[in-house]
Amino acid sequence: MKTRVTELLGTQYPIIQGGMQWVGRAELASAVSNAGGLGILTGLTQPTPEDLAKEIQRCKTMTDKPFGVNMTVFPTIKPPPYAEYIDAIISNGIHIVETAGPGAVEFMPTMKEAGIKIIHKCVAVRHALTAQGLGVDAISIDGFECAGHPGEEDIPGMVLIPLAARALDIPVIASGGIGSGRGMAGALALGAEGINMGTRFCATKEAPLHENIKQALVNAREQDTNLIFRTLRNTARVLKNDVSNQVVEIERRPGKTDFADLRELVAGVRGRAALEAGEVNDGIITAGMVVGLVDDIPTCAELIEDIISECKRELARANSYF
Ligand code: FMN
Repeated sequence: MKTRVTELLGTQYPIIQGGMQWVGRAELASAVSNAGGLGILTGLTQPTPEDLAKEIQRCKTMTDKPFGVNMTVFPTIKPPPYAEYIDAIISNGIHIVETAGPGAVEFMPTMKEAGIKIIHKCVAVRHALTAQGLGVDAISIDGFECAGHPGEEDIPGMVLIPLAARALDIPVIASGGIGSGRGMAGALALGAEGINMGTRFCATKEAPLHENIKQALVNAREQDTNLIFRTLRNTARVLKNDVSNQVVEIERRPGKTDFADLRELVAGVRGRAALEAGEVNDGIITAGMVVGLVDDIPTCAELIEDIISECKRELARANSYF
């Protein structure tokens, strides 16, 4: 395939595995890259910049294809040393970074100076335009269906992708709710030149997740996600389970939600422990509505080949109507 996204990334297919906290490790990123897509390591999954440097080197031993690193910069009480993570990315020869979060703009000039290609992921066209103005190379536009942070405006991909394609000069990558070749065909028809997937890649053989978690994704239906942190205006889409149900219930109580009431339930360490132990109801598990389409656990290569052949078939079917 050839689109501006494959040209930019140097990949066979314009299929990207988005950054995923705890999941975006060398096993998954290298498998996606080896299968012709772009694998992405999640910078902040590594506890220190030195650990990220080691993970980048480990990934290089597992693939000779391009892969990237995600840097998610959300406001936090105790921010990680972002500048040092970025130094680790640059000095370890990474050429592609997926940025996300409102704080990412601060680090864009340093990355651009180092010759890094930036894919900025955002959930609104105005943010995409700002990022384009700052010189990013492509935009991943995340619709309301997506896992993780869909923002507060609730605009689904069906509207957001063509709006972004119409407004931007740089290539648009459709993200959120894509898990099959039909989704990819739809995204291309809506004006995107590539796709970004998170949830679908969690249910693959190479994803470093406990089998119980992968099976929970297979079992879940499209109705089985919760939106948490709505009351804090920091919405996250996660899998419906005991913990996320409890968070939603607390947020539904009258009056202002106090984060202190949620802290223990949503703690990152708790989520990570649940993912590793396969305790589906013990912590927050990030997942999108596309779980409704996930019904197997293929290798990344099988998944990508399936997506490409279904995409071609569906585009040909649509074309045959004319
Ligand atoms: N996006 C980020 O920018 N940073 C993250 O740390 C991050 N963590 C994620 C963890 C998981 C388990 C999942 C499923 C998604 C995460 N995302 C994160 C969002 C994905 O990169 C991607 O934008 C999203 O999953 C696309 O929606 P989809 O799941 O419907 O494909």
